[in-house]
Amino acid sequence: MSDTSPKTSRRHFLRGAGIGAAFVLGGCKELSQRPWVQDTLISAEQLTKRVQRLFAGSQALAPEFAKADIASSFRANGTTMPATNDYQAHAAGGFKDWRVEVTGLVDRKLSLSLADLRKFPSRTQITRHDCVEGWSCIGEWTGAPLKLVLAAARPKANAHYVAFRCADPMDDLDGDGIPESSFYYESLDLVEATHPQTLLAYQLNGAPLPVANGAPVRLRAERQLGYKQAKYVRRIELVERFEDIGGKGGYWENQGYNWWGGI
Ligand SMILES: Nc1nc2c(c(=O)[nH]1)N[C@H]1C(S)=C(S)[C@@H](COP(=O)(O)O)O[C@H]1N2
Ligand SMILES: [Mo]
Repeated sequence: MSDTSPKTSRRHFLRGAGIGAAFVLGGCKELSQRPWVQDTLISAEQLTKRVQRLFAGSQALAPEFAKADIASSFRANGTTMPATNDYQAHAAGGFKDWRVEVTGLVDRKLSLSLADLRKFPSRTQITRHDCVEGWSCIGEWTGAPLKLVLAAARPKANAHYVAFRCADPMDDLDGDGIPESSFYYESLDLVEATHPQTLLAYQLNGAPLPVANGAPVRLRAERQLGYKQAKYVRRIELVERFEDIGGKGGYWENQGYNWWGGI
């Protein structure tokens, strides 16, 4: 999806949601007759969110593809090698000491190794990644459903958002003591975070994640645009409000992208 103007977003969305919506509505015709769908005063962001949540259903699945559709090489974008000594030492050691922390508003904080993540029942899905820069790529992801990981941490009743803290600094800094606010981050609400296709993915096309695509663990939230798919995840933090995450809820959101990155 290369254009986020209201008309284009809506058209893209309605096309993309057709498969999921069909099961719930018995077709898209009914959808287009809903008066509010015609209401161009509703922002594209609100519209796509409302369509996905109320009509496609909050748990509707993103389209999945066949093995034959998988791209021969999955394109990489943004950071392709985090520029810290710490990350590069982990990479050199095969990430054997990597931990994904689960913190914030939980009853039980977690510190998960890759072996721990592999103990969760895994899910494998072939999906299309859509970057707002105008390219798409189909790949097969395997990982732990985030819902199961969150359940293990027992979120408190006031936990409403899930932030993903990544290992790549976006400011031109190196050395130790880089402030956490300099690193890539993203966030989802609990509906997206607990969606069945939302994974902490550790494999791409049956092999461990390449560094360029977010090794050793990245987020896959398949109803969301590319920038929401946080790579190099090292901490997951449950919070009550947006202000607790910092900025506008994500690195690209702070540069003007919508927080709601629904496709
Ligand atoms: N940590 C981190 N996550 C990130 C990015 C990044 O630069 N750093 N770029 C985002 C963007 S804009 C896209 S399109 C996808 C690219 O994922 P890929 O490199 O596997 O194609 O990752 C997203 N997640
Ligand atoms: Mo992107």
